[in-house]
Parts: sequence; structure tokens; C-alpha cells
Amino acid sequence: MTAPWADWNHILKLDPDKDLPEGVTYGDLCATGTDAIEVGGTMGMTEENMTAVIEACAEHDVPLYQEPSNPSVVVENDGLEGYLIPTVFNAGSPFWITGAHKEWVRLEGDLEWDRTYMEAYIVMNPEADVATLTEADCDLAADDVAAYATIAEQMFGQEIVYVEYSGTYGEESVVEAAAESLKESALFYGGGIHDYDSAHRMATHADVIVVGNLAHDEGVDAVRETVKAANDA
Ligand code: 1GP
Repeated sequence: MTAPWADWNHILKLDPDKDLPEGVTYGDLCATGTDAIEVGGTMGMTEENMTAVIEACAEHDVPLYQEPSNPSVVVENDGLEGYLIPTVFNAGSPFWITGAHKEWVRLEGDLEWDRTYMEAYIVMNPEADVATLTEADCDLAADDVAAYATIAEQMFGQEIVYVEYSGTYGEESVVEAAAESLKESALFYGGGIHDYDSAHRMATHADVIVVGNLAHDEGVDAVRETVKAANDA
């Protein structure tokens, strides 16, 4: 079976804890040409705010995924295509590698496995909430990141490796090293993409670029530019 992300170039990640720019609707953002919407964030997540964004996006014709940051905010909604579940390979606490996942399965029992997908995160911005929360070791050189990507793919069978610089623009050499180390798995890159050029540069290395803050800070036109760049690369 082909992976849902096989043809994706661009994901728009919407954070339920952040507002949209004045006059911008979720419908506008769904219509930017992005290949998928991922609803998720690190801080301030609740079932209520997750549900509100998922319901607002579900009315529109774009694949919709939830990226729950912990088991208590997982939303069941018919509008969701599925779940993209983070596991943080360089987390300091095992809770963020397998612990949260174990709790989810313990509490829920049988998950919808045919639409539950893993993302093997390598968290790189020490200032980001996700780095603090997971106590991630972000002091990694390009060869460390490449090695994490390799173990994610070859030892742990991860189909998605996600180099995450959330909030800041990453080192291209690091993303390139991760890309070169992967054989089949898809490389997602997210962090600090803010215009055509920044999107295009990372999209030459990554299979899929993830754009987050830009939607909340700038709005639709800026996001469209990044979609164009992702498709041009
Ligand atoms: C965050 O990777 C995404 O999880 C996108 O990062 O918000 O910096 O665009 P930005």
C-alpha cells in the first residue's frame, strides 16, 4: 500500500493554541494548495481546542491528520484521515520515545492501526518547547543526525523521519545529511520556513516540508509561496 505522504511536498501544521491572523479562516488555509493539514502543537493542547480546529478544517477538501502531543488530547473525528504520532529519538526522557505511546495503548486498547502512522522526530532547536518538554539532546552534528535517521529507518522501521527545528530555520547541511542517509523513508523538515526561498532550499533536501508559525503570523499568501516552492523543488 502506498503511504499517504508518498506524493506530498508540503504540510501545513496548525497549532490549536495559536490564533490566526485577522480575517484569515481555517478554510482559507486549507485552500492554500498544501498537501495535508496536520493539527498539533506542544503546549496548551486540550481535547477541546484540538477538536475545534479539526472540525473547522474537516469541512474542507484537504487530507486532515491529527498529531497528538500526548494521549489525553487524541480526538476521534470522522473528518480525520488519520494520526501522525511523534516519537522523539533524541529525547532525554523515554516517556517521549515509547512511554506516552504505551499509556495511549494501555488506556485505549485497540487503536486504528491502519490509519496510525509514526514520525521519528529528531528535535534540533534547544529553544523550542518540544525540546524543553522532551529534554532533547539538540547538541548534534550532521553525522549524529544522519545516524539517528539511519537507526530510525533501518533498526526501528520508521517510514517518516522528521528533522524538527520548530521556531528557527535549520542547518541545511544537517538536513542534507539526513536526506542522504535515508534509503526509502520519507524525510520531513520543519522549522522557520518563512518565504519562497527558505521553503525551496529545504525542499531540495526533504521530501516534505512542514510550515507552522507562518500560517499564524502571516497568513494565506505567505503560505501559498511556500507551497509553490515545495512543488518547484
Ligand atoms: C513545527 O515543524 C513545524 O512542529 C513547523 O515549524 O512553526 O517554525 O514553521 P515552524
